[in-house]
Amino acid sequence: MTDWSEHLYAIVDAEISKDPLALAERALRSGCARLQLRAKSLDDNAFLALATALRTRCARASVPFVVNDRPDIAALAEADGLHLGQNDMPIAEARKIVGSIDIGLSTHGIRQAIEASRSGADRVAFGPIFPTSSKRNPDPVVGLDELERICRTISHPVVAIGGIDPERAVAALDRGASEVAVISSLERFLK
Ligand code: TZP
Ligand code: MG
Repeated sequence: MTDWSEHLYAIVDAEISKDPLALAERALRSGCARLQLRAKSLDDNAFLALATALRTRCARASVPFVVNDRPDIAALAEADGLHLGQNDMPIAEARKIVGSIDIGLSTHGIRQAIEASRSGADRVAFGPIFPTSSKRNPDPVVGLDELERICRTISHPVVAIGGIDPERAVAALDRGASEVAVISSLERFLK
C-alpha cells in the first residue's frame, strides 16, 4: 500500500477557498509534492498577484508551483509549471509563452491520454476518477480500472484527479498514479 504523503498535488482553488494563501501555506507545511493555483473567476490583476505570492512561498519550500489555464500568468509569475485542459491553448502555442517549463494536460479517456503523451505534455492528468463537485460540467467518471490501464499504457507521469480523498488516494497510487490532485478534500490531507 502506498503512502500518499509524498504524492499530494495540492490544488488551491480561489473560487472554493476563503483564504487561498493560508491554505497554500498549510499545504506547503504539510509537505505537498506540487501546488497549483486554479482561479476561474479572479480578474487578471488578482490572479497575477496571488500567483506571484504563491510562487514565492513555493520556491521557499522547494515545491513546484503550477498555474492553471493561463500561460501568460504562468510566465509572468515565473511558475515552474502550467496546467492545460482539452479546451485551452494547444501545448505548442503555450510553449511559445512559457518555454520549457513543465506542462500538464487534463485528459478524460484513453485516447486523449495517449494523444497527450505525444503532444509535448510533460505530465498527464486523468479523471475524474470519482465523482467531483469542483468542476462545472465534469466529464464522465473514469474509475480506477481505466486509471490503471492508462498508467500501464503511457510512460508519462499520470496524475489522478477527481473526488480523491485520503482513502481513494492510496487506491489511485496503487494503480500507478504518480500523484493525486485534490481540490475539495485538500483539508483532509493536511497536518
Ligand atoms: N479535473 C477533473 S476532476 C477536477 C478537475 C479540475 C476537479 C477535482 O476536484 P475534487 O474536488 O478534488 O474532486
Ligand atoms: Mg483549463
